Amino acid sequence: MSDEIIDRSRPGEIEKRAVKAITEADTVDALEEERIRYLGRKGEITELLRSVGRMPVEERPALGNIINNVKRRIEELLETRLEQLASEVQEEVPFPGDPTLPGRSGWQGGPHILHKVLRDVKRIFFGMGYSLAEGPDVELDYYNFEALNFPPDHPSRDLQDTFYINRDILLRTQTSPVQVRYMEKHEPPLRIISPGRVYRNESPDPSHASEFYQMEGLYVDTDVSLGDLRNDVTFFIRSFFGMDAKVRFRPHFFPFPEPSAEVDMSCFGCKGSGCQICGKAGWIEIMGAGMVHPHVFRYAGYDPDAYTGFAFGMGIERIAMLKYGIDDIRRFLANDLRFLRQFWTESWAGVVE
Ligand code: 2NM
Repeated sequence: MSDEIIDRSRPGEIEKRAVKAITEADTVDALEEERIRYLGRKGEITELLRSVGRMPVEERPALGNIINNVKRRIEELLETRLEQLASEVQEEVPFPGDPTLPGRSGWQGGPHILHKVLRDVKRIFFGMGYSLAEGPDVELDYYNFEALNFPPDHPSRDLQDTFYINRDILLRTQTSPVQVRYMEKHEPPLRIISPGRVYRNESPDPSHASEFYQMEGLYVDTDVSLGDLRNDVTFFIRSFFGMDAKVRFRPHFFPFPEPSAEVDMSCFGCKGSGCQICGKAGWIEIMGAGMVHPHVFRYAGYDPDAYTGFAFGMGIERIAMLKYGIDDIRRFLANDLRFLRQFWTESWAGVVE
């Protein structure tokens, strides 16, 4: 019976196949299949060992020896391959650390104080029914000056104050051009705020910077009055600085609104009696404001007999400095963390626009 006779080349042939299969097994399960194929109860090596007993007595020791050597080699190979596979699994899924440890405290950063002030100001005006208008930082002389009724020889057009790119193009010195552009595209009634960066060619000092934020507001309808202006401006100042603030309008000349005024609030440092914040005046200047000039309406394509409107404008750094007691406008852009971190009272995670 041929299956009782062991072909002497058989152990070597099995060994060759097993070595290849085991080194190529790439999962623990595949490796276990190979173990069963060769060393299992009906495995090839097991069967081979069993058939040694049916061979001629004098051949059994040598044959048994050869097969046992192959068996040991396969066992060793299975073991090392299993160790390799186990370590590969560990590399793929790194140990995640101890989830019971407290979190590491560290710098999370936080919103810039100007960002927060702008957000607060916008929220107040959104609550009053204003919507947002934005426009380019690089503007035409036409929108920044001409359409706002600035005479050609007005001093603020001077190279001393305005960064001109060429004769017709400049960096905006105010955000009024945003409002002119908006009026060109929309019919009244409208109520908008236009916050944004503006640029002025001034030497920096504690209260002047060559770039800063402004926010202007504009309200146009058929019967907008100075009283409406006073209401909205007062509501904003009280919402931002505190409900006990008093507000006064002081007549002032600007080239584009008519009539125009500067708006003061009672000093929150001394409640009007005079201190360092207000320079002993009891009042603090907060913004400029006025009724939109009929010429401006004509430039925008509105009939100045049909509509009236008010506009106002304020510096964001200025109101931030007043509210938070900041002494130098240059701190906003200096990126000194000792300054910035004082205002990290909330994490970015809590910031909702
Ligand atoms: C100000 C302050 C800020 C202003 C804006 C406009 C226009 F045309 F864009 F709508 N007219 N007036 C304005 C803006 C006036 O008074 C100091």
